[in-house]
Amino acid sequence: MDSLLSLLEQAHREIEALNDIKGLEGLRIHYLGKKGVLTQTLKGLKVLGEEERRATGQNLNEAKAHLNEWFTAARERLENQALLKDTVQKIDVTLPGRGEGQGHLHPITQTLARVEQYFMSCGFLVAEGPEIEMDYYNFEALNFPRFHPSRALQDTFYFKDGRLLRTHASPVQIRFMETHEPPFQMMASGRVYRCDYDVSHLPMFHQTEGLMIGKGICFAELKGILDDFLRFFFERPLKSRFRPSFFPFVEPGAEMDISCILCEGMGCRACKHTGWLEILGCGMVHPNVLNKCKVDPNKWSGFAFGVGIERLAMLFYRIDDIRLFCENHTRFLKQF
Ligand code: 2NL
Repeated sequence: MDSLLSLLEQAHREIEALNDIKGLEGLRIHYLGKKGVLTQTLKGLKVLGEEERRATGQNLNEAKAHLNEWFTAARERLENQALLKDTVQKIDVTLPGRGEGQGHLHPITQTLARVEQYFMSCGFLVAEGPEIEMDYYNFEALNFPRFHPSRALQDTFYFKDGRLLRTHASPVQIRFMETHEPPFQMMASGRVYRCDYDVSHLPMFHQTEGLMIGKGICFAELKGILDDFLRFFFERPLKSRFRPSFFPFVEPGAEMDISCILCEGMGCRACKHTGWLEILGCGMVHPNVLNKCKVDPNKWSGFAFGVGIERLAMLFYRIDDIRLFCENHTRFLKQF
């Protein structure tokens, strides 16, 4: 028994000390092979008496089971070690990582956020509305007479049931006026749709419209706030001018120009050598529009404006083709 125990102890030490799969098989044969230590000892039992042989035989079989268990564990350990060594040789774990490309907001979203940031800081509320609209909110309430050619200016996408994709953000303002008592100042931003597609037009684009209704609001308020907004947006002092223009929903209506930010007013291709860039449309809300929304034009007045987000973004980032915004080329988008 004593010699069996010390044999087991020795075998255990030797198995634990193994650090190569090749040595394992040799050691296993040494102990458990046909001519191995344990097998020989088992054979030697023949010379013992019946009683002694049974007891020793049982001990030897238990020892054999232990040895088998240890060899199996050792094989697993050494195989894992070899696999790891192999992997480390093939993969250079000291190489620096490739890094995760971090995304960011689309340049149009960033531009929209800056526009909203300015007007929110002036106390404008942000409202939202549906992109699929009824004729009433998109045209009728905005003083587009039913069969008037001004509707043709809008290149509208219609559904079979007479509904349409909104051509501007104004319907959101109409819905807001219907449900709120003046005075208020609010803005609506979002996707608008027109049947148009070239270097400066997309069938879907973004617009922000602002509306301020109050007592004694006049064109001076409109000029002051839009001047200040554009200086904030383009991050520089700018000259501006207002040219009379027609929109059915305002009277008087105007288009606002700023001194060309590309040539500082010297004249270039972008401003068609005039030194001025057309930037937005605006005006005093037409009394017909106020009446439709149950706002008394004798009591209240207000201004409104509409500005294209793609146009602002193109000027700010100096992009010359509007289609780049919806092509999703990462080489383009990565720059913002
Ligand atoms: C443009 C012109 C404009 C408005 C939008 C507006 C809204 C209501 C009443 C009156 Cl509810 N006006 N919005 C007014 C003038 C011009 O947009 O060319 N935008 C890019």
